[in-house]
This record gives sequence, C-alpha cells and structure tokens, in this order.
Amino acid sequence: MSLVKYEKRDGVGLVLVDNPPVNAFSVGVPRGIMESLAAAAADPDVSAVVVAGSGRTFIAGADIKRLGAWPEGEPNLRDAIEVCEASEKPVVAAIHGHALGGGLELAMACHYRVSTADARLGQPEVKIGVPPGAGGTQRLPRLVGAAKALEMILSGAPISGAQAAGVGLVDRAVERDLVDKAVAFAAERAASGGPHPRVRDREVRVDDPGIFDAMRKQIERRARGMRAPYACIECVEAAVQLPFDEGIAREYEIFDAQVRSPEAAALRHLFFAERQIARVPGIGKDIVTRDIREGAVIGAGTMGSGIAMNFANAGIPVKLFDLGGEQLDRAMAAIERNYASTVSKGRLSEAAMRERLERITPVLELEAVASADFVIEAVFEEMALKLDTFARLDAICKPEAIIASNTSYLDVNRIAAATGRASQVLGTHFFSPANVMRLLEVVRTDSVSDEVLATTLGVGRRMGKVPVVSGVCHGFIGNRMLEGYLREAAFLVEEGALPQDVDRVLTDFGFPMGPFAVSDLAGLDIGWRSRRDHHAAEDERRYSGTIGDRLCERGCFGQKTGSGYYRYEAGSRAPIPSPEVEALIKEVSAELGIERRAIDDEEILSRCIYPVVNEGAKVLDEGIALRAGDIDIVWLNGYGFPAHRGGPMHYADHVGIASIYRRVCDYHERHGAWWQPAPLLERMAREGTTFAERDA
Ligand code: 3H9
Repeated sequence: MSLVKYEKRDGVGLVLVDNPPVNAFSVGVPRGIMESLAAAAADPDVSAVVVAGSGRTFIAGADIKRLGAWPEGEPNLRDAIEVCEASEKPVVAAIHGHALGGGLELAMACHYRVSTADARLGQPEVKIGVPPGAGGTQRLPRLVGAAKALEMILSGAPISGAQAAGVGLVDRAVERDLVDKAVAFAAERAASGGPHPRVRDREVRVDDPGIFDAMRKQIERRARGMRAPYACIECVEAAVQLPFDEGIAREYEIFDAQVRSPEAAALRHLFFAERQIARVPGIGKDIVTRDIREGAVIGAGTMGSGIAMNFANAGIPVKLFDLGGEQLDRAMAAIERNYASTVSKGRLSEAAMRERLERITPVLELEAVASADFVIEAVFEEMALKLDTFARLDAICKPEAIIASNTSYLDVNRIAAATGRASQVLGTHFFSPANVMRLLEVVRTDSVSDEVLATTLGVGRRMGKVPVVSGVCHGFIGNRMLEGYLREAAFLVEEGALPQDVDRVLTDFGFPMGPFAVSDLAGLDIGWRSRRDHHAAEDERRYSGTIGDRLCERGCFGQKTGSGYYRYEAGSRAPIPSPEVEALIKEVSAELGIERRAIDDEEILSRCIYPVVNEGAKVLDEGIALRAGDIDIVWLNGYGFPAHRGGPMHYADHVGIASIYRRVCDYHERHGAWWQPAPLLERMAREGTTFAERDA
C-alpha cells in the first residue's frame, strides 16, 4: 500500500501523504514524497506542486518509533526535504490539522505555505528529548526571527495557522477549501515565474544578541538534568552565527548525538506509555459510557475541595457536602482564593472563575447529593467511617449513580461490599493538591463494571487528569511503592547520612525535591499520627519513624512550624540544614546502637530507588498495574520522578535488571526482610529480559 499518493489537479502535481493516523514520516513516506516530486519535475504538464496530508492532519513529524533507528540506505526525511527545497517548480505546503516536528520542517523547505486558520504548527521535539533535526532550528529563525523561534522550539507548544500567518511562518491562512486554494496559489506562483524563494537564503532576524544566554538562564530550573533544551538553544545560535550549510550540519550533528541519549530514550518511552494507559482490558472502542451531568463530593477538607474544583473545571456542576457549616465556608473561601490566584497569574479569566465558582454548590444535607450522577467520597481515612458513609450514600443516591472513594490506602473491595451496588463503586485516588496534580489512580474493584470503569476514566480525562488503572491493594500502585523509598531515606539518616545528603542525591537525580524537604512541606504530624495509630502493626521489623517522631514530639512539624528536618526563616520555603536536627539524629543513632558511617551517593541513590523498582515488579507481577509503563506514568505525574529518567521501571531497564536484582539481594541480606526480592525481578534477571520487552 502506498503511503504517498500522487495525482494531477489543474496542471499542479498533488502529493498526498496518506499514513494514518497522523501521517508520520514512517519508512516509505520520504521515498514516496521524493518519487512524487520527481514525477512532477519530469512532467511538462505540471507547473507546480502541492504537498498535503490526507485524512485529519498534515504531518505530525518523524515516526517517533524510528527516531535514531532508520534503516540504512532508505531515503529519510532530510533527503525528502532537500529534494523539495531544490525543486525548480514551486512547491506549496497545504497545512491542516497538525504540522509538527518533521512535518513543519518539510513545510518550511517548501517555497510557500498555505494553512487553515485553525491548524497547529510547532516543533515539539524537545518534549521527546531532542532538538528539531531536519532543519527546523535553521529555517524557523529565518522565517519568524530568533526570539520567536526559540520560544516555539523550547516550549514545544504549537501556534495556530492564523498566528503563523501573523508571524510570517505561513504565506496565507484560509478558512476552507485548503487544497483547492493551495493548488490555485501554486499555479499562480508558477505563472509569475521563478526563482522561487527558499527559506535557507533568508537572513536570520536577531533583535537581541544576548537572548541565547538569557534563555539558558531562564530555563535553568525547568531543564534541570536535561540536555535537550540546551541543545535547542545551541542549534538556533548556530543559525545566527553560521552560514546555512554549516548551521544545518551543526544541527544534524547535535540531533544525531542527542537522539541516542538515555534522556531521549526515556522521553520517547513516556510518549508511548502515556498513550498506552488508555488501553484497558474490557474497555473496547465500542464501550458505551454514561453521561455525567452532575457531580458530588462528600467531605469539604483540602482533598474534597480540590476534587470539587476538578468537577467545576471540567464543566460539571457539583455539590460539595460537609456536616459542618464552618468547614464548608472555609472550603468555599479556599476554593475562591485558589481560583483568584490563578486569575492573578493571568491563567484564568475573571468570567471563567465566576462560572466555575457557580458550578460548586455547598450543601449541608447529604440528601442533596441524591441527584448526582458521580459521587466522590473524600472523608477521613478510616474504614469504619468510609463503610458508614457508603452505606448511607447507597441509600440516598439514585440507583444508576456511580460512587467512588478517594481513599489512598484502604480496601475498596470492602467499601464496595458495604453497598448494594458494588458494580458501581470504585476508587478514584487523587493526589494533593487535587486540583493541580495530574495523576488519578482509578482503582478497579473486583465487582465494578467495565462501563463504570470506562465512564470514570472519561470523567478523569475531562478533569484534565492522567487516569491510570490500578488493582486493589494497600496503597495502590504509587503509595505502595513509595513506602520503601521513604523507609530507606529514613534508615540512611539513622545510619550516617544527613537529610540534606539524601535530598541532594535525589534532586541531582532529577526529583524536584528530596524526601525530607517534601516531608517538611507536607507536614510531619500526619505521618506521626498515623504511626502512633498503626505502630503496633509494624511487628519486629526495624522501625523507620524514630527521627520523625522525635521531631514531632518537639513540635517541629515542618515548614508550617518553621522547623522539621530543616529550619525555615520566616516567610521562606528554603530549607536550611539545622545543627540541632543533626545533633538529634546522632542521638537517635546512638540510642539505636547504630555506629554512624560515611554513606556515599551511589548507596543513597540505590537504597532509595531500588526498593521502588522492586515493589514495582511485585505490583506488576500481581496484576495491580497493567504495564510497567503505567507505573512510570504514575511516578512521573504523582511523585515528581524525573521525566528524563523515564520512570522507575524504564530507569531499571536502563541500569540493567540483573544488576539491580543483585543489589536488592545484597541489601536483603544486609538490611532485612523488607528487601525481599520480587520474584519477577529474579525471573527477569535470569532470563535477561526488560520491562520494555514485557510491555511490548
Ligand atoms: C521529529 O519530527 C524529529 C525531526 O525533527 C527530525 C528527524 C530527523 N510518530 O496522540 P494521539 C501515534 S520528532 C509515531 O493519541 P491525538 C500515537 O502513538 C516528532 N507515532 O492522537 C497514537 O498511536 P496509538 C515530532 C505517532 O489526536 C496515534 O498516533 N512530532 C506520532 O491526541 C494517535 O496519536 C511530535 O512529537 C509520531 N510522530 O494527537 C508529535 N504521533 O493509537 C507527536 C502520533 O497506537 N504527536 N503517533 O496509541 C502528537 O503530539 C499527537 O499525536 C498529535 C495528535 C497532536 C499529532
């Protein structure tokens, strides 16, 4: 089947890329384009060429699966672009849908560009860890100026066809009849005679030569640990400093090195993992989901308020229930403050804020939620209270209503069994702050119907979340895996490291904050209380909460009290290492009979990350997570795992399963039962397989 079609229309050769779903440059597409251009060049009846995309889009770029893995000898995107630019007959790109990455690069190598006003044009390569690599960093600055090009290439965000016309990226934007108009335009340009303009021959406009250094500074925080954004700047800088041929050679060289980097491999993995999460057994394309017109949230604490905002943001009117009027007033005031802060940052209009606020109705009577289609319970994390709440909701809610629990740890199967509608009960585990964090674990109970699960995933997506299906277990995918991470961080400090050592190693790895700074931010008292309630269940294993308990006993709850694992100056969130905490830590080590020792960075990293991998392997083996990629998406969106490491399971593949397994066995021998190696890890180490292979 041909991926590129060629036909003649009114004396113009029409090259139509036909490679659904997004017309990516798969193997065969560049060849097809080159053959079509050759046919047009050889045909005396053809005066000009139009390149367009068939179906819903122009071209979404290089085939990401093939990046850095193109078959030897097969013509590639760069070849097609060269032939296109060298054509003596004018070539016009007719753009609708998306012209992204290599798609836009091809369009910029055409002599002219016509676009629909609503098309999306951009260079998103940085999001998959590479700079544009088929001339994008050289041609885009020549069309729109260095500053705009840098903005587009560094953000990866597309602009509309109408905006593209405004900045000189396209010659015209049209509302309809794109291909007909492009054909007419091409014939007109041919009639006016050549030579036809080539972007490579233009000068680059730079208003401020200091822009490159300024950009490097500006992205420092965001790009921590990543090379791709800097590679993008370097390439655009080359466009300014070097003649076109040298500049593009530089771009190719930088791209070719970067595309083979672990960073690019990690981001490519996440691109596909993000799309895989929607593939859930039992949920086919033909599944009929329910119409959700009204939501309800039970419990107006911080979580409940955030969840109510999610409904409002998704355009779904919601009732927010709490028993206490004061609590409800506080919640509504907090919600309003939250929206107002978004408005003040220019990210929401005043009118949109009003609309969203109007969608949230505080209610004091549980009966008021009877009309809701989707109810989310967000009361205290206590089984008895949850069971009682669900029994009451079951009696009040309309029969077809879905009732979800926002529990972080509890057994949702038991909660479902407290109702007479177990097929309509499941878990929706939001992350705090619930209106900000993108992760949503959707907990699939034994009894929930496929239709209800699909509806819930749809509601999550409407809320702008990344919904990942998890099976039922203590802590679900994410929190279950987090336990080992926090436990080892605490033990490392008892054994000889300081909180700032552990945090530094993990922020150097790429986490935005280390575990101790995060604990201070969240408040140490929450964990303290829960340890006091559940400590008895910890049996004879080594207890990881001693230092945290001591801090709390002294009233050091973290940032909110000005001291925790660090101290904080008034009004500042910057953690400052504290000599008193260090003394306390040493005291605890001595009390526990631990002789403190120097712990190197490598041990800190492996002690914190490998339990996550080990538990992840158990989660996968037990079927709690559907794929290793799902686990990576959970850790990326819920726990700040650095994207350029690809998530814990991808990182494990990168390090090598066998070497991680050996380390886990070693720690198991030295430190205790909680390092029990996952049977899956053992099997994979023996068989020499990877999580990526398991997912494929
Ligand atoms: C590049 O161009 C490098 C060059 O500079 C230099 C080269 C030398 N490749 O997202 P969707 C698949 S790098 C392969 O669900 P939407 C996707 O996996 C590229 N596959 O649809 C999915 O498959 P499945 C720069 C791709 O409507 C299906 O298509 N370009 C590619 O929500 C539908 O995708 C980009 O980074 C691809 N390029 O969004 C653009 N694109 O159904 C990446 C999509 O099996 N793409 N697929 O799960 C996108 O941003 C979105 O797909 C797009 C459509 C906005 C186009």
